[in-house]
Amino acid sequence: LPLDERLKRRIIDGERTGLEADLDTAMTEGRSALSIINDLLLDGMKVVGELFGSGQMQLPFVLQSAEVMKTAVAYLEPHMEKADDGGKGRIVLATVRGDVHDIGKNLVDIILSNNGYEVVNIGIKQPISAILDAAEEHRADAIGMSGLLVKSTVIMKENLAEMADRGVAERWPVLLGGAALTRAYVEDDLRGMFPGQVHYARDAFEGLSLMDRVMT
Ligand code: B1M
Repeated sequence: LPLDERLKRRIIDGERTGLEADLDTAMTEGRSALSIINDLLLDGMKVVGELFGSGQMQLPFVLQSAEVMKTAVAYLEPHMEKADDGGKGRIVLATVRGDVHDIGKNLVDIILSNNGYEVVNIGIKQPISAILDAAEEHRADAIGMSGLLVKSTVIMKENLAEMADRGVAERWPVLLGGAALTRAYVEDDLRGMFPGQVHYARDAFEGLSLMDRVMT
């Protein structure tokens, strides 16, 4: 297989052996670390989602694919361009309660960290109380919530309601992202019930441009 195809295939097959060598070759051939992630590896992950969704792939194999994805991202991270050293603002980032998916959230962390933001990444399955405690403790400028399950979109809504109840809706702009969300759900439904700022980020780069916007 050609290198590009092989890298994508590695994610689909969960094949780790020789991964680093392939990543090195791709970079030597002139692909940026970011392009490898965005244009090859995420394509592979998309196929995994489709295969799993249609019952053609079992969960342990999805897990293997996710592990290879994580290994690849960790390997590529030091090769990514660092545009800024920090000081642009601080965001608390979490995957919401009941949801373990963290590959997207961690990509958001990398992109924001490499572009001048300090990210307090508190991990997966985080209840709103933990998110708010972290935002308070670290004096965050914004809160980012990620979630991939349909259930998580409901939890995000509850989280916003909880923020409003506690009177902190206007304290932190909230960024929401994850595959199950839609722009319409966030910008029509959630914005309608939340007195503060709530934004939808389709991907990590929109997350970055939103942070740039809310920080000015
Ligand atoms: Co899960 N899973 N999974 N899974 N999994 C999905 C989400 C699913 C769509 C697969 C499918 O059925 N086709 C489906 C959800 C269906 C639904 O809710 N209706 C699903 C399911 C059902 C489940 C389980 C329930 C399966 C089971 O146990 N029976 C279980 C859930 C457990 C739980 O959470 N309680 C489960 C478990 C897992 C694994 C552990 C095996 C693994 C996760 C490993 C990990 O993350 N450490 C896994 C994986 C890998 C997937 C798929 C295949 C891939 C997800 C991924 O990493 N994508 C996924 C299929 C899919 O998404 N279509 C699927 C790559 C990643 C970069 O994309 O996270 O969307 P994503 O992030 C994007 C954007 O969304 C955005 O930026 C990123 C790109 O730049 N973004 C943000 C995300 N967060 C953001 C935050 C922001 C800004 C942008 O600001 C705050």
